Parts: sequence; structure tokens; C-alpha cells
Amino acid sequence: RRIGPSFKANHPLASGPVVQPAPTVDGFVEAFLAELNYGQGVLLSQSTVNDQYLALARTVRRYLMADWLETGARRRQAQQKTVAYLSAEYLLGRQLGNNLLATNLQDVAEEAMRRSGIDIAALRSQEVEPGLGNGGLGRLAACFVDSLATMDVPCIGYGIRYEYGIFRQTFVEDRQVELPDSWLSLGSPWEFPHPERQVIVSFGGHTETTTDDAGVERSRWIPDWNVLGMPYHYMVPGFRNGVVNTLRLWSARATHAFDLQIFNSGDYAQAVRSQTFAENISKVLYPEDSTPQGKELRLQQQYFFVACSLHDFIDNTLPADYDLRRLPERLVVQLNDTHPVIAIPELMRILVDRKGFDWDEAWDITKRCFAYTCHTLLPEALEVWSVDLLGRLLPRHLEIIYRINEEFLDEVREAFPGDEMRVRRMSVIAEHPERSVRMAYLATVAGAKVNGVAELHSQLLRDKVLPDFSQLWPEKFTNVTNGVTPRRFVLLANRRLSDLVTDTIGEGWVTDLDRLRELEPHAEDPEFRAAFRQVKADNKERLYKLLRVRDGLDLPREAMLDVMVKRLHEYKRQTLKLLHIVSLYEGVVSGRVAPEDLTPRTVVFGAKAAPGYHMAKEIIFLINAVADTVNADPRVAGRLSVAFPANYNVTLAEKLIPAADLSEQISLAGKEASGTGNMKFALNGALTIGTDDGANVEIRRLVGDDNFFLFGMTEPEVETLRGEGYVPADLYEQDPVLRATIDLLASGHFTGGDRQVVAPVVDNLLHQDAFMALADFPAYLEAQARVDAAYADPDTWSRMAILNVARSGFFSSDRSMRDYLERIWTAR
Ligand code: F58
Repeated sequence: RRIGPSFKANHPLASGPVVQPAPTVDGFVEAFLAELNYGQGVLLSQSTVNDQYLALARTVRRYLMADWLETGARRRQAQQKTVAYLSAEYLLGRQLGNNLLATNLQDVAEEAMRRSGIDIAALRSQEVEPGLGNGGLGRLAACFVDSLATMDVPCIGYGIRYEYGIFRQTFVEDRQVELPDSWLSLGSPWEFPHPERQVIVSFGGHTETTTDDAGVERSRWIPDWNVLGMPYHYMVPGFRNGVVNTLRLWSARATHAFDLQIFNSGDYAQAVRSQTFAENISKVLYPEDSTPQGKELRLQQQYFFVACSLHDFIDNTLPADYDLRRLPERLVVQLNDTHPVIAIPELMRILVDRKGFDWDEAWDITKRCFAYTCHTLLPEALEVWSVDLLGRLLPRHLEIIYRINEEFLDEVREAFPGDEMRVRRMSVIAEHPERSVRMAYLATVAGAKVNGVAELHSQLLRDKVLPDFSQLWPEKFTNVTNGVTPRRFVLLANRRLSDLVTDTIGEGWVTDLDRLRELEPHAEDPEFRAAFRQVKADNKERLYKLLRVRDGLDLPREAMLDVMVKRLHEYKRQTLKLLHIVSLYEGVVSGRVAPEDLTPRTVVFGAKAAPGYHMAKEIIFLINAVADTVNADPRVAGRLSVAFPANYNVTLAEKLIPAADLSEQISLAGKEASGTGNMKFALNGALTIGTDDGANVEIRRLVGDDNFFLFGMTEPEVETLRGEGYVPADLYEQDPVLRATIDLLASGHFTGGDRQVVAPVVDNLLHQDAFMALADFPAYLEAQARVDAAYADPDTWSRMAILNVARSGFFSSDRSMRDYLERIWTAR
């Protein structure tokens, strides 16, 4: 069944303009009241905050609708090459503020609400952010679709509409407790369901071999169960450019709401169960970070959204008579990590089994359509699927993968005759510890391009993760350094800084972030520095007000704000930050340091731990325990405070980042692929204390050594130390400050005398320390002392911070998108 327009194209109203409310306060009020009355079905006098929020959202939507419909029509007409961005995660953040910004309606909306007797701020806080992602990878996808719309690049973002996004984190007795994130429960005004565009997705069963009319053997998949994929469309507005692209997220439905046969036999409960089974597929986002668990439901999710998306593009987006031999001219599929890699055999299946192509021609088309982005360096994070599971769930796809691998290994043998070790190393099928499919290898074999997400990462990807592949196909490998959208993370999050920048250098920077360079000379201007400091102070004030209401935290106004926000993972080394805090505190309580010699600091953590990651949860507990003790100790009052607001998410990031003085980017060198928080902080005028890792390398190069606090081992030094045999306990023995710090932690001082509860973290540091926190500890303390010295002189600090802003324009995701266009999407 094809989905097409059923309206006469030549009808006088067919392409007529969509009536849009006037972009005036009157026009806005009128549209708002109409939405409240006719959309929401309530009177203003009877309406709840939620009614008002929904009506406001729908009002803003109206201003985007004409552009959305027009962009869609224009894209259908132009038949340009389209980017299908395939991502299992989109960490979008709240929509209202962003869409008001894109339409340039903030002031109009604020005044319209005031005139209606409503405080718009209360409505903004009513919105629950769609947390359809875990961390950096999901947020990156959201930044990329924002930039593509702003640059008017044809793109469809494809993903999954999870009913429950990333869990809501709370702390009970200092320990993380996960609560379901029911982001849809009060209504979701930004989405448009399209039941008429539902797609059938099959699973299970077996394959059969048949001979076609030409005498060629063909495999046929006889699946044994189906689900429906229902698309929900979301607007992705460009920044004030009349463009609105589409994000299409799939939700799973049962094929028959009730299985009639079972129903008629009287087993009503069983009939409903089949529906529940199908709907489980898009029920919940896997809250994993870095270590995929290999669960069947996750593979179902991956195939589900990939099959829906390819079907949608090929059968419903391309013209009916489109010649698929020319598919690479119309489609480039960007694979956001390995989660959508099953799209490769799926496209082969569509071309060979459904469209009747011969294998070689289908393979040639497929290879030219895909490109793969890798986001990790941790070997344990490289996704594999057991052959057993894959064969049970997708038997035809497994056959296709086997054949791709056979032909690929023939190619390897031809290039390296007699090198069977290499053949085994490079095989898409791993034999140990279990026969399984290496998804990153499959993506590399099929992808026209493979990219890392920062220079160092791309280099390590070539040299350490996929060395055999980069030797075979050096030209396949490229780098695109990540970026972040300046619309959300500067203009929206930091209105005060944005106004200062615009007053100083004019407006263009929002879509041409390199123009921030024009701020450089103002770093020398005392008046500008003072204004810049005032912006920080205002942002801190705003943050502390929020944290008081949100978390009951009472933080000192004057202290340096030192922030470490990111997923909790050992390689990111939240423990190193914790050791720093404990060492400062220990200095005072032991009398080694006079309290007045401490630079007043407030350290803020934000981090979720994967629910099954025990060590990460122990670290969260310990941070909370240290925070409780430090904050209650009068000896460090006003000098050292530690805050750990629960449930760090995009919404909180937008308040925290603009207020920060110091950005903690302290992963062990060679472990953080890029980082993107690091970019957001630099753009908002925080200074970075960081290792030579991920995009820190490029940040430091751009902002200059003098404006960055570098410390710690380099990646080659890490390798050397590991080669020599790393013994953390020796460092503990040799370094008195480290020993005193760890001893205080281990003594139970922070846990009411309980030594047992701190043992998991302390013992791990002393006896494993896989991420070498102890090795970098002295260098970290020394760098923090440099931080204190610089902070002591406000003019020095502001000068450095202003230069960070001025020189970070490179980290706009607009630039990342230009790089993808140039190096990946048009380069073939
Ligand atoms: C992150 N990966 C990288 N993975 O860690 C970070 O350095 C990089 O800046 C960012 O991607 C964007 O390139 C990441 O966020 C995940 O969250 C996966 C989710 C699914 C399970 C495996 C981890």
C-alpha cells in the first residue's frame, strides 16, 4: 500500500497558503485562547497550568506549521539527496523554549501570556523533556538535526519513540534509585502520529531456498511474527530560516489489537497479552552507557526502527517509479554508532529479495549508501550479537551477513595471501567466547566512510580499534570532530551572555559561530570584562535559586563554581574529582592547611549510573556521603561545598553550564572519544581543567595553552605505564597526601564510621584502578593549584574565560555538519 496524496493537485486550494496567526501579541493571544478553548476544551478561568502549557505549545506549533508543510513540499519537489540519520537515541531537551527561539517569538509570547494573566516561566517548567537518550551520543544526534535544519540540508532523523526515556534519578539515603520517566503522561503537544504511514516489521521464522524463473537460487524469509511501526513526526525548525525538517520516531503496535481467534475461544487475557508483547519493543530506552548488554529486546528495538525507516524512505518517500540503481544519488544513511547497523543486511534484503536485484548489484548500491560513526574506544563497548540470537530473530539477515563476510574475507585473502591470522582477526564473525557478529566490523565493511568524533579518537580508531581495516582501506577513514548547537547551548541557555555578545559584535554569530573571534580584542577591555563577570554572577544567582527550589540546596554565592556533569563511568574518573575534594577537606581538618587559605569552591556533580553498573552506583553513594559530611562541617563552611542535584538532564544542563567557572574534563587519556560537554562549557565562558583526551586536545589547541589547565598522562604514557605494570598501591605508599586522602575516605569518616560501605571504591582504587586515577592524582592537584592562583585575580580569570568563548566557534555543530557534507555525504 502506497501512501500518496489523494487530493486534486490542480484544485485552487491545493497549494494555498496555510493560515498562520499574526506574529503580534494580539495574534498570539487570540491563537492561544483558541487552542485553550477549542483544542484543550477549557475556559481560561478553569484552566490548569498543564492546560495552559499545552495550549501555548500548540500555539507555537501553529507558527511553525506553514514552514513545515512548505519544507516538506519543497523537498518532495526537489528530489535532492537526503540524509537519513539513523539513531537509536535523540536527547532532545525541552521543545518550547527552542521553538520560541526559532520562530523569534519569545517576547511576543511572554507579553501575550502576561496579558492573559499567566507567568510564562511557570508554563516552561511544566514541560517534561523527552529524554530519549543516555548521554553524549543521543544529545549529539539532537544537535546535528538542529544544525541540518538551520543549514537547510534535507534530512530525516529516524529513531524510536520510547514510551519511557532515560530513568528519573532520585537519591534515597545517598543511593541512586531509578524511577520511570513517563514523559508522555500529561500529553505530548510536539508530536504528530501518522497511523496511515504504519509499517509492518517481521521477526523470527526461517528461510527457504527456491529457484526463480531464470533458474537462480533465491532465499526466501518466512517470518513467524509481525509488529506494526507507527511513526510520530516532530518538527525540527531551523533558526529563523523558514525551514522545518522532520524527526520521525517509531512506536510499536500489535498487528491486530486483539487476536480474533483467541478472543473467540474465550481467552480474553491471552488476546490482550499479544498486544502487550508487541508494544514492549518501544516501551523503554535501555539505560546503558558504554557496555551493551546483548539483550534480545534491544536487538528487536534496533531492527524494528531500522526496518521501519528504510521502508519509509524507499517505499513512501521516494517517487513510486524511482530507479533504485540510483539510490545512492538520493540517500545517504548515517549510522549513529552500531545500533542501527542491521540496516545494512536489511537494505540488501530489500534489494535482493523484494526488488529482485542480483547480489552484486545490490551490494554495490548498499556500499554506496552507508556511512558509520564510531563513538567509543572502550573494547567492551563494541557491540556484538550472538549468532544464535540473531539467527533466531532474523534468520535471513544472518544469511546475508554470512555472505557479505565470505566475500569480504576473499578480498582480504587476495590482498594478503597466506595471512590466515589476519583473516580471522578481520572476520565479521567472531568465534570466541561465543560465535557472534561484530557490528562495528560489519559497518566498516559496508560503509563508504567510517569516522571518529574527535581528531585523537579518529587516529586511535585507525591505529588501535580497526588497524587491519585502516590498512586495507585507508581512504575509508576520516574524522569529524563533534560540535554542539549554539542555539540551545548559548542563545537559549545563556541569554545574558548572548545579549552581551550581540551588543558587542552584532547578531551573525548564532549561525556563524567563528565570528565569536571578534570578541578577542574585548578580552583586554576592563569594562567588557566586568560586564562578562556580571553575566556569570547573574547566571549563578539563577542557578542557585533553582537548586534551592529543586533540590533544597543552599549554596554560597561567592565561591568558584566547579562542575563535573556527565554519565557516571570509571573511565571519566569522578573518583579523581572526589579525591581532590577529600584532599582539600583533609588538609583543613588535619590542620595542614588553614581554612582561609582555601579558595572558596562549590563543586557540583551531575551523573546517572547505569542501573546494573554496581561500581558506578557505589561511587555515587560515596560522592553523596562526602557531600553530606563536608557541607555539615563548620571548619570548611563557606570554603568548600559539594552539591549533587539528582537527575541531571538537558534541562538542568542549560542552567548549570552558563553558571560554571570551571569545567572538569578529566577522563584517562585515550578513553573519552570526544566529549561534548567540554565544548558547551568553553562556549559559555568556563575554563577547562582537563587531560589530553578526546576533543579536549582541540579545545586546548584553539583556546591556547595559557587558557586551559592541562594535566595528566598522555595516551602513549598511559600505554607505557600499563606495559610496565601499574601498581596503584605503590603510589599510595609513596605519596603522603594521597595516603592521607585515601585513609580519611577509608576510615569511615564520611559514612558514620562505617568502613565496609566505602570498601568497594577504596579497594578498587588501591588494587585495580583500571583508569589510573592515582597515577594522575599529583598532577591533578598541581593543576588545581594553578586554577586557584588564576581565580585569585578576577581580571586574569575573565580574560582567559573571554578568550575561551572567542576561540571556541569551531565547536558549533554547524561546522560538524559542513564537515560531514564535505568528507562523507558528498564525497563519493
Ligand atoms: C559518547 N558515547 C562518547 N554512548 O562517550 C563521547 O565521548 C562522545 O562525545 C559522544 O558519544 C558523542 O560522540 C555515548 O554517549 C552511549 O551513550 C551509548 C548508548 C547505548 C549503549 C552504549 C553507549
